[in-house]
Amino acid sequence: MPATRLGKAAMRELLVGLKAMGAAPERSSSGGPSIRMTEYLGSDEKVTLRRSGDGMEIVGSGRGLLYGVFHLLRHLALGEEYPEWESSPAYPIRILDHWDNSDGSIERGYAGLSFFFQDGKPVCNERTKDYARLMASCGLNGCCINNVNVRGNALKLLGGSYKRELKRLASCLSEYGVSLWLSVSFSAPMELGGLDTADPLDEGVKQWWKETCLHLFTAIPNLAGFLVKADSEGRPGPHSYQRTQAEGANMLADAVRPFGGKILWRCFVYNCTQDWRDLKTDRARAQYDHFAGLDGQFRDNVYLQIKNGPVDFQIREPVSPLLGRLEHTSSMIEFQIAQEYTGQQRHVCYLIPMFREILDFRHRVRPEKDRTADRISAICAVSNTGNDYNWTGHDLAAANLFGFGLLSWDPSADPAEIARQWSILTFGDDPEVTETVTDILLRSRDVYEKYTAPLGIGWMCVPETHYGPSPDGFEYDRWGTYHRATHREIGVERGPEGTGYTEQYSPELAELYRNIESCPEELLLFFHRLPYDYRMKDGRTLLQRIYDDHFEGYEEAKAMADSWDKLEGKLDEETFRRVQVRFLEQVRSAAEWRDVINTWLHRLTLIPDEKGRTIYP
Ligand code: GCV
Repeated sequence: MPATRLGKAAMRELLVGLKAMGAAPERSSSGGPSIRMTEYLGSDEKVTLRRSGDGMEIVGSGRGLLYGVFHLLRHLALGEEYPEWESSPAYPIRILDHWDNSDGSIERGYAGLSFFFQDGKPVCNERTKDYARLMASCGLNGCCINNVNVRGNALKLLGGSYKRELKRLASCLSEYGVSLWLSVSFSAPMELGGLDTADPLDEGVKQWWKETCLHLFTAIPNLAGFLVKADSEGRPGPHSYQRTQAEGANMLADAVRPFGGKILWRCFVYNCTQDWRDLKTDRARAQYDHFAGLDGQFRDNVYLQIKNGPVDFQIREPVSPLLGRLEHTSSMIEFQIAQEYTGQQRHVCYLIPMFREILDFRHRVRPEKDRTADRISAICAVSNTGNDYNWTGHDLAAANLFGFGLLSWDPSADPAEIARQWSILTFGDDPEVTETVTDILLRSRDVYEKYTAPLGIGWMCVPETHYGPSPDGFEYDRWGTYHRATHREIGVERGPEGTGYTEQYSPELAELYRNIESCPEELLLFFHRLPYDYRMKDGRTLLQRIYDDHFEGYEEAKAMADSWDKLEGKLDEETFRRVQVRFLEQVRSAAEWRDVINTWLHRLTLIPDEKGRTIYP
């Protein structure tokens, strides 16, 4: 019988899960198949599941037992045999970053309000407990509860004003092996401590952080560390004091070290006040330019948190070259399941195949252990949860949360199998439902990509909201996300004759991307500036390919909605309708994207669609 808090939680979950599946489990053995838990002391996450007699044995530390139980329940719910499983997670840090504000709003949140903050304070209630269970059931072990843009009362989290609330919250999370992380402001010594500087080399500043950490980590034993957005989009950072990113991160790393704390330092550092006439600055270069030269200068409890692409969570970007560059610094990949630029949980867009591609990507720097998955030491995603009844706004968006959890445990997990499992676990095992839902999920990324911004160019959405089409919306703005389209050409040249971004990759990849012929077509307009009559491999012109994609993308979105409609009567009515309403919006929006993008290009080029379809003038 498990003895630790985690072990007991595992036992509780096993009983709850079995009962929910219609079994009538008893705590002690009284004949019949048995599930035995053997707990050893320790905090590792390894788990062994083996068949024994006509039952099962689960062996692990408390944490291991918890993951083992969820794995077992999953397989039983899928109608499979008792699984044999010996596994450890690929990464010790597998977390969700929440961009929740202390006023209860969520930056880029699409599933209601925050469940971490109410009335300006952190809260802990039944939902927090369910959240912790949800996390553990997907194999995740940490969450950063507040927005990286630290504002309002969230500034005070560090100062100890909400120690009692945080302690409760942390304790509730720890029952399911989920650690608490906090986003902190680099200039907290000024904002909270009344100092006149936040210079990381200033003795007073160092002392302030040390004392603050002593108080906070002593009060909250389950606090794992801090997440920091510095020198980014107006946030304060070491650059204000002519210090490097390493000097800034290391100062914090020293302050948290006595408590086993870690610093997750974001690499999203770029010039966000670019003038569109400035042809030299290329935002795609920024992360690498700021961090590559600092490799090896960070303390070992610093993790560089790197967005999966060089710009910002677009539907198609190349893999960030910084992920292939760091050899002597721990790195953490940052994905986003919040779908900020991928339909905002109003469109179905299953992101797990894309995450898997990125994790599988070979950087061609060394012969072995060269994939992104091998090079990183930690993994996180910007969360897609909120206070909505179904947690994720769009019911199908929960597949991204589940899938992200499974991939972060095992980056070689199969996205199609994850989709299939998620469908059965969520909607039951009717084969027609499983086939339809899995098919929708697996098609959804390509469909979304087709009707939105073409071939890796990104950013044709409405500024501020980042939803719906506006091809010139970002064009004369300050964010450095230009397509520079004229009536002749479109795209930014990022080869050596252009911004030189391609040269941030290993020689083999630089060669691949630099040459238009070898550049993967889906990324053509990310890397190159091209005339509209450029011939694609299948003989179509570039412009015709874009027109076609937009017409097809709309038709395919409609086909997805139609296949959902056929499930009427096979799912519970409320869920069916909720998703149906989201599909109506997706199809409406896909038509808008098609018409706006095609019309804009038609007017710019005056080149008609070869198939003579209506492009609105
Ligand atoms: C939390 C993008 C988003 C911002 C976000 C930022 C970041 O710019 O639009 O809302 O801020 O990324 O990742 O820090």
